[in-house]
Amino acid sequence: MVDKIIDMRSDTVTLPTDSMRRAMAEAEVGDDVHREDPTINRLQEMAAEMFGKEAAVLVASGTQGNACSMLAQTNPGDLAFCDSNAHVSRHEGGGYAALAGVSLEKLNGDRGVIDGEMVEQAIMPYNEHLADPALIWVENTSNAGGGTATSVEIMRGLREVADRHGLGIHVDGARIFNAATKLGVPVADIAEHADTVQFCLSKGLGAPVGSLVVGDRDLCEVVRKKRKMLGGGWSQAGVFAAAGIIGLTEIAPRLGEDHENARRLADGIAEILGLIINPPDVETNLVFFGYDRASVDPARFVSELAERGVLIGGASKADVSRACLHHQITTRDVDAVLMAMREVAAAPVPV
Ligand code: TLP
Repeated sequence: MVDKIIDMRSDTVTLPTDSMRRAMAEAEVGDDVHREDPTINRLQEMAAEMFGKEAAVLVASGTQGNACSMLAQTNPGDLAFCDSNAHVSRHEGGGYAALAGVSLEKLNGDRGVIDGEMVEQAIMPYNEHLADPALIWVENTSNAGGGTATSVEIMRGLREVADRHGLGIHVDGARIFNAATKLGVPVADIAEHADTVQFCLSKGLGAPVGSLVVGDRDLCEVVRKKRKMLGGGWSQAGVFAAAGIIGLTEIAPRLGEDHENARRLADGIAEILGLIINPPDVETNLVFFGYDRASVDPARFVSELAERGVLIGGASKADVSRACLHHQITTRDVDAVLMAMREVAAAPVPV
C-alpha cells in the first residue's frame, strides 16, 4: 500500500499548482473574440517567441489544435504522411477524415519516428488516380513510439523533402518540451522546420486545459478561423491561459527531472521478473513495458496495483502498459511504485 494515490495514467492528470491557481484568480481578462484578453495575448506572444514563429493561437486541446492545423494545411481529398501509430491516426476520433477529408499514408517509423527518406519513398510520381500529397505529420515526442524524440537533424531532412515536393509540415508537439529537453535544444530549433506546431499546456506543463498552435501570421489566421468553425472561439479564457503561462515558465524548465524518474522506474521494472522493458528505450517521460504472461497476468497486475494506490495505463490488447511521469510524481513515489510492482508481480498467478 502506498500512502497516497500515485497517478501515472497520463501527464494529463496533473493538478494545477498553487501558483497556477493564484495566477488564474488574479488573471486580467477580456473578450478574446475581440482579441482583447490580455492574458491570452501574453501567452500567445510568449509561445510565438519561444517557438521562433510570428504568431500563436490558443485552442482547447491537442486534438482541436491538430484538427485546426490539418484543416489549415490541406484540402479535402489530400494525403498526409504520418507514422502508423500516430495519435492523429488512432486516437482523435478519425477527425482527419471526418473533418478535413484527408487520407493518411501510414509509414513504418522507427519507434514512431519518421524521416525524410521514408516520406520520399512513399511519394508517388503524379498520377490522376492518386490523392494529392499535402502534408507531413510529425509527432514529437511520439506517444505510441515510447516517448521518442525526433531530432533536429531528422526534422531538417523532412523539411528538405517537404520543400522539394511542395508539402507542409505539422508537428503534433503535445510533448514537444519533453522532446526539446531530451535533445538539449530550444523548442524553436525543432519548430524551425515546421509550418505549424501544436503543443499542449495540459500535459507535462501541468496546466488544467489548453494547447497552442504556432506558425506564421497568415497560417495562424487560418488556424484561428478553423478554430471558430470547430466551436473553439473564446471569451475570457485568460483565466486558464494564466495557468499556461506558469506551465511554460515554471514547469517546462524542470521536465528533465521527469525523464530521470522515468529512467529510474524503467531500470527498476527491468529487474522485476515477469515484466519486460529495455530501459535505454525510455527517452523522456513515458515508460512502456510488456509482460511475460507465464508469470504475470497483465490485467490483474494493473488492477492489483490500482488497489494499492498506483494507477498506470491499462494493459492494452497487445499486453503493453504505460506509466507516465510528471511533475507531481517524485523520486520517492517512483520507489514506492517499484515496491508495489515487485509485490504484485511476485504474487502467484491463480490457476
Ligand atoms: N494523449 C493523451 C490521451 O490520449 C488522453 C495521453 O494520455 O497520452 N497528440 C498526442 C501525441 C497525444 O498524446 C495526445 C493526448 C493528443 C495529441 C491529444 O491531446 P488532447 O487530449 O489535449 O486532445
